[in-house]
Amino acid sequence: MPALTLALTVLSLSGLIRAHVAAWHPGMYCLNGTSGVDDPNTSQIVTPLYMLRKEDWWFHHVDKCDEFPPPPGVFLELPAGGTFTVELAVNRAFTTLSFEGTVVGEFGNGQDRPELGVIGPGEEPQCITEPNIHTQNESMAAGTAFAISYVSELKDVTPENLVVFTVLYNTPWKRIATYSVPNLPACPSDGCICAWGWVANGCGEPNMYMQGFRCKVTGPSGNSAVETPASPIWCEDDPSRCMRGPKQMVYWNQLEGNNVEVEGFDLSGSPKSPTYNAKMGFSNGAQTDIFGKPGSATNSGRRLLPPWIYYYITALSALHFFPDYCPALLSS
Ligand SMILES: [Cu+2]
Repeated sequence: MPALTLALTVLSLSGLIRAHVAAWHPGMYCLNGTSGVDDPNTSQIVTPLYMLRKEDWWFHHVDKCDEFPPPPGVFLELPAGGTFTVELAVNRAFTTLSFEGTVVGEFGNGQDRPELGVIGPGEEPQCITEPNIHTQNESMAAGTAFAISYVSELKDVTPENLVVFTVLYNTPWKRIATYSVPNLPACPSDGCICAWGWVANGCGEPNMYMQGFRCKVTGPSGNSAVETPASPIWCEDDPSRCMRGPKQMVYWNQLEGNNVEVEGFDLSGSPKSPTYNAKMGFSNGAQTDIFGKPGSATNSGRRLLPPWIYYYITALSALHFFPDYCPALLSS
């Protein structure tokens, strides 16, 4: 199998052991790294973000991944009220996006590894390093999230308009990851910008991950706008402090632009890590507390008739209820 041989050769040369995890989908930025040509072996987007300046960590600008969008018309589709699936892997080679899916496994490093996370009686859980998923087992996996911004250009995304809309506890773990979508309103006609996030919890450098996607909401969408998010706060020790409502992504352990500070240890005795789970007030699954009033969404996105018809109908009904304003029209 030449593809497999090629993948293994290139991967062994490129120091796979140090790689971490990214979310792979055709709608992602940096699908080919920054090569500008099809690169089935890239792991560029997988590089963790740690102690960087804001302009560098924001959407993985440190290596210009934010400058390589998906091809026109390719989106991560988010079915309102449904689910979508991405592949969490250490290299594109180990996803169905490369080599016709011939090098994929249960885990994101191309292997099945049924023994991972399994320990015998009396043994302490050990950090899993291959794949480098920063955990000892599934139950200790930190959690990952997707956020959405109702703008169509990445340059218009800010921490204040990028809202976490789904969280998947106990990931990254295996390759396949399926996230739930709340009843999001439709995107502008050119789509939305989404981001995947992960804050590692132990087992190595306490880094974070942020990568971009072009995305759009599909199917019958909601009519409530997503509201302005606030910074999430640590609340493991006092769930009554957990912030309800729309939350920003977690920006942590960078030189600037952090929106979360933690110190000390969590209830399990490990150094606190502000991860996408209950410790930071994130519920599992679709985040249903991010919306404003019904009818507040401005992007209808799927009008049945051209816009001028709606103005015409509105004007006609105004005339009907307030005929005095235009008696001549009605009597003619
Ligand atoms: Cu890592």
